[in-house]
Amino acid sequence: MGKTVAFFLLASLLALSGCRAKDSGAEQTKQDTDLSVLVYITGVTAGSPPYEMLAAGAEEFARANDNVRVMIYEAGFNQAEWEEQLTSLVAGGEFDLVLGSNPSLPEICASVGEKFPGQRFIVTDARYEGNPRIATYFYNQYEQSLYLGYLAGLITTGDMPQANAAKRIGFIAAQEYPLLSKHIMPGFLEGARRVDPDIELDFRVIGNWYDANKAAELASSMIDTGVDVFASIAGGAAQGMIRAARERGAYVLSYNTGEYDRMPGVIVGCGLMKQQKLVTEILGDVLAGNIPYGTSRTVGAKEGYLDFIADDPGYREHIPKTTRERFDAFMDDIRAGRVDFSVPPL
Ligand code: RBF
Repeated sequence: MGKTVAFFLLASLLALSGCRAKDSGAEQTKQDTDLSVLVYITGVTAGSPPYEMLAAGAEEFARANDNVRVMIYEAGFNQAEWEEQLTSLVAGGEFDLVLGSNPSLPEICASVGEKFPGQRFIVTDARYEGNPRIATYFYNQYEQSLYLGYLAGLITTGDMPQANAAKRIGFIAAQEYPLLSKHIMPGFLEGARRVDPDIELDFRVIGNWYDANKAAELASSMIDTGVDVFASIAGGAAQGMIRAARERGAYVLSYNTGEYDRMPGVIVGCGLMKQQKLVTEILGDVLAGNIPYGTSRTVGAKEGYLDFIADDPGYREHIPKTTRERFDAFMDDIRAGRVDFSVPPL
């Protein structure tokens, strides 16, 4: 079976089985294709910005390069099935590259790669070194947490309408994993304590990436304990927290993407992970044969891959000027690498 035929067969099978399988180059023949990429979504794309940007970056690259084909596969929320699904997807050898974005994916790739030694994997949002089949790109989420935490600290100690006297900030996680427990959560608290060392963090775990009602319940009980500003890493479940914050009167800061328009006046600060840009650059390097497999590259604010969206009315019209001046100055220092912090081991 020709490579292209197999690719289309697989794509249609996946489409029939209810998976989102997209072939971006329906008119192509085998000879035209220099690179076929399986974008392996460890969850569901919709509602999870890192995955949305990953898919968008790969599709953008395929549109700009006729010789590149991309198939997007959503593996769903059952993490116990991810390795088996990936194994059957790569078994036919259709894909030159598996591209994903998840801190837990490299281990799975390493295991699948042992069965298919020619397969190559690139994973963003992960750190994994020493495997010649795998390259990783690690967002410095301690850094993003530090500046979002700093803004949370300014809000909870400030006098915005929904801020109370308690110096208490909240964080809701879908699940605990090393990047979350060792970088994201501690970075968020450290950022807040740079504003006021007495600030306390109320940290809660949902248990999955989709239960918005549970997130709403957690958020509401956290508001009862005095939390007036939230952040979360919770994928689609975060909408429950946002709803509770609106109904009960609290603020939300979002990681990784601009969310202001979803709830202006409630979502008052948004970090940015430039995943779409990183993914198109990575695919360019893949075509050029420039991927340093076996290594991990760290990308943060100084390198231009993490930022904060300050030029938005959702920020400018809802955070008081004096608070913005302090935060913007801190952000300038972060971007310039002038803020000293040490990233804990993972
Ligand atoms: N982030 C999401 O936005 N949606 C998800 O469904 C999701 N699932 C994850 C599953 C696992 C096992 C792990 C370790 C992380 C997951 N993440 C998810 C988190 C995401 O990859 C990333 O760590 C955070 O978005 C912060 O960069």
